[in-house]
Amino acid sequence: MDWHILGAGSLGCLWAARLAAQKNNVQLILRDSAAITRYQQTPGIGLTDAQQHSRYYPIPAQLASDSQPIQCLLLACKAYDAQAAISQVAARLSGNSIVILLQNGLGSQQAIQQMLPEVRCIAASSTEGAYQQQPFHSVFAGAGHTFLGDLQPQLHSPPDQFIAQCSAAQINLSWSADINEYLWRKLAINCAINPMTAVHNCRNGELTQHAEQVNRLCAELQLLLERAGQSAAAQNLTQQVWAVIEKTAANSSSMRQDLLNQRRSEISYITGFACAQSNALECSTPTLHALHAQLQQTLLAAGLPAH
Ligand code: NAD
Ligand code: KPL
Repeated sequence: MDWHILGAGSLGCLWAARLAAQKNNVQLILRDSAAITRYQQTPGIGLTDAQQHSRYYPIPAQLASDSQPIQCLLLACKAYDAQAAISQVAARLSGNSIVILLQNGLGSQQAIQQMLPEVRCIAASSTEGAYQQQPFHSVFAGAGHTFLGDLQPQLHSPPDQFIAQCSAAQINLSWSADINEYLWRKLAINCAINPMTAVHNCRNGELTQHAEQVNRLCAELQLLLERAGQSAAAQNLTQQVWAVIEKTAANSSSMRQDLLNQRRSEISYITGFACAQSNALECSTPTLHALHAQLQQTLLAAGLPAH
């Protein structure tokens, strides 16, 4: 199977390096010719592993406008860039292609499946962590697990070759017949933790000082998940949120990190998506709506987009 990876950021480089290490045929799709020139001045995609060993993989790079058909595309950009990025390569995809969507939150995956009704779109929910030390070089920052599953599961059986190649590349994953359950549960956990840490400017563990608000949010999110037909994802949500807070107590959430580093957040795909669903389903979630508005104010005050 031939791989194309669009988005040579933290996760894109992590996946690219691991697949290339197993001699898979991998191509990067970079934004423009200036990015290709910058990439050509490096020793290739760099990956520093958990033992602090760095290795470099001279993976070839091309532009979205290249004419080569795409068999397996890993879309590794932020949720707010996903639709624009996929439209640049849509003409290279066919009914035989698969597209893996690594975006956090919800909304972008469904929008892409709607844009590409004939293409097999597989969504990922991942707890792996990576960051970029410098352009085209990722540092593996936390072992985790990735659940993958079809957005249209009724049409497909599990993609055995794809799963085998990922497993051989040491990508710790499980196939799910109902990826929506994982996506919704992670969305709810991210809605309860990430914006709270951003507006209160605290580490995850310090949310114990805002326990009443966290518990109210969890109760509302549980109601929303049930109303959205995601009862399995809603089960024991409060306990799950507190377990994640405890396990990641010393961490700064990805949303707080984005804010502190003056980077655009994925708010529209986290609390923005949850609030829109809550409105559509006429579900009462006042704490969630108030938190979303407070987060928007915090982002605007920092000079960042509030969407
Ligand atoms: P990132 O910002 O490090 O990388 C995204 C890359 O995509 C950037 O290099 C950007 O230039 C590139 N890009 C965007 N549009 C493009 C286009 N049209 N053409 C070519 N390149 C384009 O992001 P990331 O941290 O790798 O995260 C990707 C997604 O995975 C996000 O939704 C994030 O929330 C999720 N995620 C990240 C981690 C992590 O540890 N980094 C963990 C779990 C989930
Ligand atoms: O997923 C997370 C994030 O920071 O994005 C955790 C740490 C689990 C908090 O929601």
